[in-house]
Parts: sequence; structure tokens; C-alpha cells
Amino acid sequence: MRTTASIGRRLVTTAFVVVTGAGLALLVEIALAQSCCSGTAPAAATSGASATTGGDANPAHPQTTCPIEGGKINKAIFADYQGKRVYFCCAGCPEEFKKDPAKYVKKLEDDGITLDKAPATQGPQPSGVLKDGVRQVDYDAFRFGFSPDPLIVRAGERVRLQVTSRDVPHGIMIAGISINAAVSPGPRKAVEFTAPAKPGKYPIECSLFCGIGHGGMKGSLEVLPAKYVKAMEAKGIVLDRTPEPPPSGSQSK
Ligand SMILES: [Cu+2]
Repeated sequence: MRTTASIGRRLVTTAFVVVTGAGLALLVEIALAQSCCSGTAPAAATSGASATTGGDANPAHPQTTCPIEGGKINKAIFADYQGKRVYFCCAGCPEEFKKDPAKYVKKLEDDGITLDKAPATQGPQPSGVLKDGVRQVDYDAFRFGFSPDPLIVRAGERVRLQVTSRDVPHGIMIAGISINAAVSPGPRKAVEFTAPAKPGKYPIECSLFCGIGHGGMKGSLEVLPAKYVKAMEAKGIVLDRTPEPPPSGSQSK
């Protein structure tokens, strides 16, 4: 006798696909809900913020059907394309949509549908907080690793690590940057450097023998391309999760 316990379990996966072509940054956020068409997933509160900047002939109306399968949309399943949000009926639909998003968006809009605006999404987040133009990050060394890992900063910015060790003395050495700082348990100590102008991953190693796992004590510095940061900011996407307290609820430069 076989028993199949089917738990109504829903899993939402959010995948970011950032494609950067020549001068074209395309951000597609796909949210997949495994509760396919039988979807009992409660549709997110509909804040029908459909602006009416549409054409002349077609009276604008919000999206109600899936452009892929034609079913009733489930607002938990969507993809963002060029600032527009497209909803689907089934978990598999976003995959199909991704093959030619422009085609589906055009079709929807040709049908007089005003798509919801995609909310500003966030890409990879720089670590720590920005304070007086300096990125400040509490950075821990421990047997046998570093935290946060990766350490994420923007190209060319000034970085101040407030370092400490959770156990024994370590050393922080970052490839490509003339940094080799001793780190001891106790109060945090500031270690400053300017992030490389060249984006990419820079290995971080412990430079002080700290035990049997010393050789494997590695971390990485991830430098976000200035171009990427600019492109995100141009879209009104604020990359800092914890920016300086804004002067007045406005978005900065
Ligand atoms: Cu170490």
C-alpha cells in the first residue's frame, strides 16, 4: 500500500537574470510559484496602478489573462521586462515568456492592455552601509573563513572595514590591493582601502597561520561594475539596502 502525502506546499523562487548588452541593460525578474494552474496561491493584493499613457484607440485595461497559456493570471507568477510586469497562469509560463519577452509584451499592449509597472527591484547589494561616502562594513575573520562573504563593494569606492576576529589572530590579505592587515579578537579596528576600478572577484586570504584549516581560509571581494551600478541607478533602483539616512524621502542623485 502506497501513501502519498501531498502537502500543499508552495515554493517561490525568484531568479534574477541580468543581461547587459551593448548599452542595453535588461533586467528580468522571474517569480515562479510551484502551485501551477491549480494555484490556490492567494493573488497579491491588487494595487491596480495602471497608468493610462496608452494609445488613442484602445481603451486601456489591466492584464487578466496569461499571454502564454491564456488562463486566468495568478499574480504570484510574473516576470518583469523593461520596467513592465507581466503575470502568468502557470509556473512554466515565465520560461516560455523569457524566450521572447518583447513579442509577448507587444502582443499584450497591442490588445490594449496596460501592464503594471514593475517595482524597482534590487540587484546584488553592496555590503555594509555608506557613510560620508565611505562604505563601512563590519568584517569578521574566524576559523576558517570571513564574514560577510563575499564582501561586496562598488568599483572605485572608498571602503572601511571594521575588522575583528571571532577567535584567534588572523590576517586579511586581498589580492590586487595592498592590504595585509592583522586581525585580533577584541574591539573592531578600521582597515581602509579603495576598491579596484576593475569589477570582478578578488580572492581574500588569511595571511597568518591560524590552525589546521588556515590554508582553506578564503573569502572574496566582489567589485560591482560602475556601469552596472549606474544602469541600476538610472532606473531608479537604489542598490544600497541600508543607505545613509535620506535628508528627505527623496531619491538621491
Ligand atoms: Cu586565519
